Amino acid sequence: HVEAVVFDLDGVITDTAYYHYLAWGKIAEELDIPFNPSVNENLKGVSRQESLRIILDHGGKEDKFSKNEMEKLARQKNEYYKEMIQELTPEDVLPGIMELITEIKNENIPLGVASASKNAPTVLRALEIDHLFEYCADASRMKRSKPDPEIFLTVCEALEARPGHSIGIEDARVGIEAIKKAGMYAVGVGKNLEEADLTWKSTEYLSWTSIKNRFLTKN
Ligand code: B16
Ligand code: MG
Repeated sequence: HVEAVVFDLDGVITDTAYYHYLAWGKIAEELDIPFNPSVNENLKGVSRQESLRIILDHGGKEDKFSKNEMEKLARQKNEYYKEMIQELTPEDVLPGIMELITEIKNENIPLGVASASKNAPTVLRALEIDHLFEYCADASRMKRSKPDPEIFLTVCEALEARPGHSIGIEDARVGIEAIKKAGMYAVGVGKNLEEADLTWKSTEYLSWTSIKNRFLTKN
C-alpha cells in the first residue's frame, strides 16, 4: 500500500524552468554575464540565492557583490519571475501529469509537493491544481536545500505517511538524492538520474500502474 506520493514542481508538474531561465537571463544581461541553457541546467532544483551564486561564479563575478546587493539582485529576479508566471494556465501542466494525479487520487492516496520554490503555491493556483494536493511544503521554512532530505521528510510527516512507504517524483539529480536519503522510493523524469529506483524519459510516459507495481514488488 502506498501511503503518499510527493511531487517536485518545476520539471515534473510544469516547466517553470523556462521562466526561471528568462528571469535569470535578464539579470545576467544587466550584469553583463553570459547566460545560456547549459548554465540554466545547473539551476534546476537549486534555491534562489544559490542560483545567483552559480550565475555570478559563471561570470567570474562571485566576489563583486555585497550580501545586500545579492539580496537585491535575487529580489529583482523574483519580480521578473512573478510577472512571468502570471501567464501560466492549466494548459501548462506537463503531458501525462493530470492523468497520473487523477489515478492516484482515485485510490485516495494523499498527494504532496516538495518544491524548492517559494512561489510553488502561486504556481499551483495558476495551474488550477492546488486543491488536488493535501500539502505543499513552505520552501522558506526549510533549513537545508536538496539533496538534503528535509523537504521530503517534512511533506511525508504532514501527510502522516511513512517515508519508506511513500514515493517521490523528481527531475533533478539533487532531488533524487534527497528522496533516497529520506528513505522513499524515487521515480525520476529525464536524463542522468541513475540513482532513481525507476526512471522515465519524460512525464508523458509516467504510468501509475507501472510505478505502483514496481514499488509494491520492491517493498
Ligand atoms: P523560487 P523545484 C526550483 O523548483 C527550481 O527548479 C529552481 O530553478 C529555483 O531556483 C527554485 O525552485 C527556487 O525558486 O525562486 O521561486 O523560490 O524544482 O524544486 O520545484
Ligand atoms: Mg525540479
